[in-house]
Amino acid sequence: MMTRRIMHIDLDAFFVSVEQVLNPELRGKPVVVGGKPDRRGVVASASYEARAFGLHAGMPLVTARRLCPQAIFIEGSFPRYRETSQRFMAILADLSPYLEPVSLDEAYLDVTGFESIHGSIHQMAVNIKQRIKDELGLPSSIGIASCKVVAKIAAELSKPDGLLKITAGEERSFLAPLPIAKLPGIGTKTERILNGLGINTIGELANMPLSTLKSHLGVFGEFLHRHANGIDDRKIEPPSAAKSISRETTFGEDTKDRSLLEATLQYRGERVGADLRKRDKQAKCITIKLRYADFSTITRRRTLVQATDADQTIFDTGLKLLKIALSQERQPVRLIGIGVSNLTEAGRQLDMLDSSAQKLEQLNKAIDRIRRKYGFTAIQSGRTLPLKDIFPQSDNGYTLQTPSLSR
Ligand code: DCP
Ligand code: CA
Repeated sequence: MMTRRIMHIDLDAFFVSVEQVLNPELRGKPVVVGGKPDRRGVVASASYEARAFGLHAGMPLVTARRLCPQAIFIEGSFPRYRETSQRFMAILADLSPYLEPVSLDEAYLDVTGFESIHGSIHQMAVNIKQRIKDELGLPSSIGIASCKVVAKIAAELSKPDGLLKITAGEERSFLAPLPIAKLPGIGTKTERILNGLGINTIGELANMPLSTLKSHLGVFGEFLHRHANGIDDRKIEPPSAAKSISRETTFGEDTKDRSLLEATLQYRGERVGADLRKRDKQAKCITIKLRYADFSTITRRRTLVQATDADQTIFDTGLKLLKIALSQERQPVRLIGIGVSNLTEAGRQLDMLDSSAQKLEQLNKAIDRIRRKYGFTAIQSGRTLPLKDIFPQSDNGYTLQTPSLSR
C-alpha cells in the first residue's frame, strides 16, 4: 500500500491573530482574547508574546492579568472568527478535495500523490502557508506525516509559523522523546494514571505491554498505544451533511444557579432549533451534556415519538433531562450543552393535523423571520432574560464563552 501523506494545518493564536490583522498596533504585543479581566471568564486565545508570561487558553482572565498586567485584553467577535474560518477552509479546499475541518482554525488534508502538481509535498505546504498569509494575513503551522496523529503533533511542535515534515518510517522515533501530554486525548487525568505507571514519554507508552494499558484504561489504552507507536489509520473524512447539531457554553465560573442553567439551556436550545429549521431538518433525539467542576462529563438523551424542529419541544425535553441529572449530582456545573440527532428531512408530519403542533410551527417560523431581520436577541423568552445581565450582546446573539474548540 502507498504511504499516505497527511497534512495538519493549524492557524497560530487564531483569535488573537485575526484581531491583529484588524488592528496592526496589536502586533508583537502580549494580547489576550476572551474579555476584559474585570469580567469573569477565561482566556480563549493568547498571543505568543503573552504566552511567554505563562498565559494560555482556559486560564481565568484575572490570573492572566496578574501574571501579565501589561497584556491587552480584547472581547473578541465570534462572527468575525467564523467568517475568517470559512475563508481559511476555502483556501484549503482549493488545494485538495480531501479536506477534513476539525475546528474553526484546524484541518487535515490528505495530499497523497499531490507531488506531481506541486513539485513536492513540502512545496505544497509552503504554498498553502503563503496563501493563508497573503489572503488572510494570518500565520499558520503545518505538520506533514503518514497519519493524522503524527501530522497533528508535528504541526503543534513546529509552532509558531512552522512547517515540520516527518519522513515515513520515522514516526516512532519522532514521537518517542515527547512528553505523553503531547498525545491528543491525554488529559490531566490520563496523564496522572500513566505517570503512576512510570510512563512519562510517548516512547515509554509505546513500549508498555498492551495488556497493562488495557487493564488500566480499557479500549482507550489500546487506542493510545497505537498512536504512541505512530499507527493511526483514521481516514480524512470530508464533512458530510450534519448528522447532529449541538451548542454548548462553558461558564466563566462553575455554577449551581438553576435559573442560569435553565436560561442557558433554553438559549442554546433555541440556537439549535433555528439551525435545524434553517437546514429544513427535524430531529428525533435530544441530548444534553453537562460537565461538572471536576471535569467529569455526562450526556443524557431522550428519543421522541415524533421528530421535531420546535424550540419548545427541544427545550422541554432538555429541561426534563437537566432536572433528572441535577437531582443526581450536587457538583457545580462548568459546561452545559444541548443537541439534536437522528435527523430527518422536515416533512409534514402526521400530527401536523394536530393544531397545536401547527401553531408551534407557525410561531417558530415567525420568530425566525424576526430574528433574521433584527438579530437573535430581538425576541426572547422570559427564561433567557437573566442572560442579559451576564453576557454581552451583539446582533448575532449573546457573546457566550466559546467552548474549547479544538480540544
Ligand atoms: N479557543 C477557545 N477556548 C479554548 C481554546 C481555544 O475559545 N480553551 C479558541 C480560541 C483559539 C481557537 O479556539 O484562538 C483555536 O484554538 P487553538 O487551540 O488552536 O489555539 P490558538 O489558535 O489560539 O493557538 P495555537 O497557536 O496554539 O494554535
Ligand atoms: Ca490554532
